[in-house]
Amino acid sequence: MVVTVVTTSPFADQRPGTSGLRKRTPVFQQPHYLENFVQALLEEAALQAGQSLVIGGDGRYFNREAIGTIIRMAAANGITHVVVGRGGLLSTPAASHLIRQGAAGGIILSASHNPGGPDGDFGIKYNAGNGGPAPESFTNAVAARAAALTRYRVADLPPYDLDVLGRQPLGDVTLDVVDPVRAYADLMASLFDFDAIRALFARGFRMRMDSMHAITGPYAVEILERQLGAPEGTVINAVPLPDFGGGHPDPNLTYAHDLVEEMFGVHALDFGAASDGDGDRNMILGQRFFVTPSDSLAVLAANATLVPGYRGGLAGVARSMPTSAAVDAVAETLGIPCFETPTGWKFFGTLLDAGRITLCGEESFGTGSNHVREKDGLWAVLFWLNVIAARGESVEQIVRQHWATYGRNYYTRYDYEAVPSEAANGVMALLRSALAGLPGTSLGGRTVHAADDFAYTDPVDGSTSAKQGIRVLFTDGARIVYRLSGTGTEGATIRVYIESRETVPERLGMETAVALRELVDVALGLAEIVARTGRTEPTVIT
Ligand code: VG1
Ligand code: CO
Repeated sequence: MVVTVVTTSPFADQRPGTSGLRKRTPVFQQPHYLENFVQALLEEAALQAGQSLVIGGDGRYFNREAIGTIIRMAAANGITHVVVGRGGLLSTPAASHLIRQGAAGGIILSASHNPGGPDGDFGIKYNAGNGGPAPESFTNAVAARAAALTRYRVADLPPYDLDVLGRQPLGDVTLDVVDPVRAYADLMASLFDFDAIRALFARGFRMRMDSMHAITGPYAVEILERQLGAPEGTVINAVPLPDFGGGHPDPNLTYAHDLVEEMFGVHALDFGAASDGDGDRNMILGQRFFVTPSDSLAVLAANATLVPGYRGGLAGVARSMPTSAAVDAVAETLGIPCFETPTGWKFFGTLLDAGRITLCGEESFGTGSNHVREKDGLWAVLFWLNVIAARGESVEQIVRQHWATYGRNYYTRYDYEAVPSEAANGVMALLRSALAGLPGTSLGGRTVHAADDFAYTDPVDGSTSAKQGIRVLFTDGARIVYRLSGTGTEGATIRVYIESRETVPERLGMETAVALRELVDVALGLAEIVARTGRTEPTVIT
């Protein structure tokens, strides 16, 4: 095997964000750009001969080229076994599962919910042997290595074929091309009551799954249509495309328009779901009914024992800080711990590994459990189907009953995308300077109980993360949270999260926009959003 050592110089911007390194595709296509980052990553991961590396991506434009480069560099850096999904495809949760089958780590190519294509976004991240996104200590070390990198290694390999299943010896490295779906589908069958879900479909229950031309298409067709008997055509936009068909593969009410149109129309089906570019996010809809991701987590937690994989109950739950406190109320009733972590799935890893939590989730359409170490879109869909089959009730009935039992957390998120960085930083600086004066003051008829910049100490490994978002907490349980996105590739994205808590029975059925109107005004006013960004409307409201 001939290894070439290539001389290079560092790029100034190779610092991973909330979930890996994400840049515009042309940035990744620059000579040496991907190679530099992969070299830094492989050096930090320091896999030994005999250990396996999983590689796969969501199939977006540049996926195959990137995987080719990574295989050649892995070989040149002494890795002797790589496992790749056929065609270079693996959903993020399926990659997590494959890694957990005995690999030392994995490289996932995705920019998740960001659009793909020559003018879209690309991304790369490393997952450790537990199957989860590498912790901040690792990503910081990779950034430091990348910032000082002067050479990378790449091997010449004999020809190989990523479309052919099976083992291909390539000199010093062995390539295993695996079915991207099979192991994952088996895992799902081990967790959920497939017989009950099959019977549900056989009784005429109708659902639509929008795979948004992204990675979950083949997974959803295999599991929902082939194994569970949902009618052919249940999964729409099922063929993964390098540019996601020109769409924005983000499962929310704005971007999953095909699904939303059907589920809110006169011919609405019983159940609707969508997932994102790399398959880790989910949106859940009932007939003309939207389930907020925060509520979804709470409902799954409250109903977990109806599902075979969770029949024994939950050790604990966790949510990211900006996620609504709906799940907290369930945890309190169940008498189990509830952890509040910074944004990003990597913060759930230690808790899952230590067995302190079983379910966890984020407001950003992410839900998951200890079955893998990533959030998992299809898993959430199957969980809901299992609960519906077990309870024999509609999505709306289940959620309304949940509110009646545990109270309701009205919740909305305003995103201001591609704001000039100075303006966004100005907003955050303003809020930080206002924090100390807020407690005790009255805003929009509510009294501020506390205000801070969220800091987190991991209860398992003691690592700390500061400046994770501004929190304004009111005495009645309402909250406003502000933070800057760590996944965008253009300017800055300001996220404003607004939540109020309601337990009075007559007030559980309001429109969210009505229930939160005053609090939204308070939130935007406090941050001087309009004056500082010039935006009178957010880019997206979820
Ligand atoms: C966003 C979400 C966060 C999620 C992250 C990765 O991060 O808010 O909850 O974990 O995306 O999701 P940010 O920093 O932009 O707010 V995925 O599906 O893009 O891997
Ligand atoms: Co994603």
